[in-house]
Amino acid sequence: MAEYFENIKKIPYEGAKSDNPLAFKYYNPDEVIGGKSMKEHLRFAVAYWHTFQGTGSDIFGAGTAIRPWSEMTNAMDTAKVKVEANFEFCEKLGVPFFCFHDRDIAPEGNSLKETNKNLDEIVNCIKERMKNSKVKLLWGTTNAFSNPRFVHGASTSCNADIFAYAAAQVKKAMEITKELGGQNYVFWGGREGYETLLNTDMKLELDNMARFLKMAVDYAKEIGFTGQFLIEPKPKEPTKHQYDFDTATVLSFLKSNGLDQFFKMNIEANHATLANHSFQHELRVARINNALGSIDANQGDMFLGWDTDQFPTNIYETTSAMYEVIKMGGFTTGGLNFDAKVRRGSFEMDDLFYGHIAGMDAFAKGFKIAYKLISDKKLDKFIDERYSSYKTGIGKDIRDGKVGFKELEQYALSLDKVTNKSGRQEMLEAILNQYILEG
Ligand code: XUL
Ligand code: CO
Repeated sequence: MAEYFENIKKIPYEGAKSDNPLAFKYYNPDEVIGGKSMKEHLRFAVAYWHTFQGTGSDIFGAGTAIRPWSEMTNAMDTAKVKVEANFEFCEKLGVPFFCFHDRDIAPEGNSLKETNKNLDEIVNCIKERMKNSKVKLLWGTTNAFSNPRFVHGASTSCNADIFAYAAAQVKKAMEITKELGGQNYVFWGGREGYETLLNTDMKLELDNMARFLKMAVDYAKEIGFTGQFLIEPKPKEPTKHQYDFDTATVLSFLKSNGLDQFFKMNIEANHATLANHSFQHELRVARINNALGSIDANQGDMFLGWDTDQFPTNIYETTSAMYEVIKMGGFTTGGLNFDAKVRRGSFEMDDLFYGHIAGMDAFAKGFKIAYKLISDKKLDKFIDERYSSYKTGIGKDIRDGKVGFKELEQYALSLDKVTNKSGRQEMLEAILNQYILEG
């Protein structure tokens, strides 16, 4: 079998003192914490689109990435090489999962029929390769945004033919995700939004999006696809306004359309910050609504206003993210998918390893810090005390629904003076620093 990452062997765990850039410093997949191995806690995944489709091109210039398939001209042969490269990469890295869009794994043909035939051929290659690999599919999804036909959106297009086309595409992508044992199916509304309200029937577009998701739920039942449906919020890019703006918007949309029991969130760090939220905010909103499904792990750049999809290395961010994941009891079907790309200047094959190793180490360390913070109950104790007025007396009566405005007025009139306590933000930030620096 051909080898595409020839210079690289299986990435070992060597510990924090190692100066080998092709070794993990903090991610020890077999280390057991709280009864589960790190591999099981973190459930890392490789994103096919960035890692095997990415070329390093940007709006100012052509691709820079040097890949064994860069010069290949036959699209199906290239797709087959990428399948091999994907499994070799995941196995050498020790990543248990990968994720793809339908159009990442197989090229479009001249008709939908031909496109589906291409997909079937590549799905067979993947299935064959899966027989002698432990690498699994975390989730599949549809790319209904790159092709010019989706210029006005997919399920929110003004053109009903496009709605139908997108439905056919999702139908097929769900079928292949099921066939490959995918544990989730993601809906990211690539162009589900608008550029201007001057030409937009927002009500119809949103109703159509709900109709589309209902059809997806029905079809999953029909074919017995039991994977978790996930919606990935993003506020803007490519459209000026994306309908799945953030977690709170998506949850309210799902609830008002009777769809909330069928969907959870796939939260992406860089999408959260584009919505002017912290990554942890998005994870928290999802978690307290029992809707935190999976994570697209990356980070943005605080000086750039777009989705830079960088590998996550900020330890504060990985700590606060894993804090939410541990608090929800860990991942079930979800995981940490590196929706991240190496920079244009990092054009060599080895850079793909460096990027993932950096992200995996950052999340492993973040997990350990968060685990200790939670086990020591440092924040919980403070928060518990901060809200203690709701445990007895008038606070308990409020929670128990025993009082209304009249009773509360009586109570307020009886108070001599009201006292508050400090929120101690700086003290808590110092404690967090201590855990991060000593952890
Ligand atoms: C785009 C993005 C997508 C989704 C899957 O910003 O994050 O790659 O993760 O369609
Ligand atoms: Co994403």
